[in-house]
Amino acid sequence: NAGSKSGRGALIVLEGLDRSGKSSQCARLLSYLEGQGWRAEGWRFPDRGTSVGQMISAYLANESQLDDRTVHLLFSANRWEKRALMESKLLGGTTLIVDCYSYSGVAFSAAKGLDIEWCKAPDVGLIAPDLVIYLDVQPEKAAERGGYGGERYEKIEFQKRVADHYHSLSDSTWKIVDGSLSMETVEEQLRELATNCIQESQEKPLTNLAW
Ligand code: NYM
Ligand code: MG
Repeated sequence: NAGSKSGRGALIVLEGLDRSGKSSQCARLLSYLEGQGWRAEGWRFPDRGTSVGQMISAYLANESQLDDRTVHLLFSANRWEKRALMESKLLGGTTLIVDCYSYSGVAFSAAKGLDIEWCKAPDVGLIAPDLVIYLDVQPEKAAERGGYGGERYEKIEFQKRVADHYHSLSDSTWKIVDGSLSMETVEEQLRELATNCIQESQEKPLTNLAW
């Protein structure tokens, strides 16, 4: 029994390095929640379906070159263009399971050497997550998992710097899950964290990201 389902949905973000298992765990969590009768959707950032998202996608595939600050602002704009829809879904009672959000935005850009406070600023005012689940996997271990694709950022030295920045961003909404455990063990932990979060968020107002 998933309890009362009358309140707002929860904003649940999964963060972690490339190959940390985020996408697989998002999919598993989503089907579990739906099976429990919760209204839920899976989202991911960057959302490559918009015109801003297509610019980001070409950049990640090394098909275009963009200045570091410019691409940072595009990633942020890609979240801003979805903010109104996120808000209406959440207020309408749909939980969003989001694969990467502002924390990736800051961690990846800061790993290039951009000032971290500068990186945070454009995301102030986006919807604050109710829960951030960080899938913690050693960069070396992540790289071993079937290797990386050919996209920009999928290099071990870079991922190590990203990991350091992620850790510096964690606050009270973060739950760090050991992503090196079995798929099933991680899945079980995420089910419990997400269910508790959804139940607790139902009567809470939405808040804005303030860092
Ligand atoms: N990424 C993702 C950023 O650099 N900034 C951001 O704001 C976000 C949301 O894009 N590995 C990076 C991290 C990801 C990469 O995402 C591509 P995907 O969905 O794994 O293809
Ligand atoms: Mg990827």
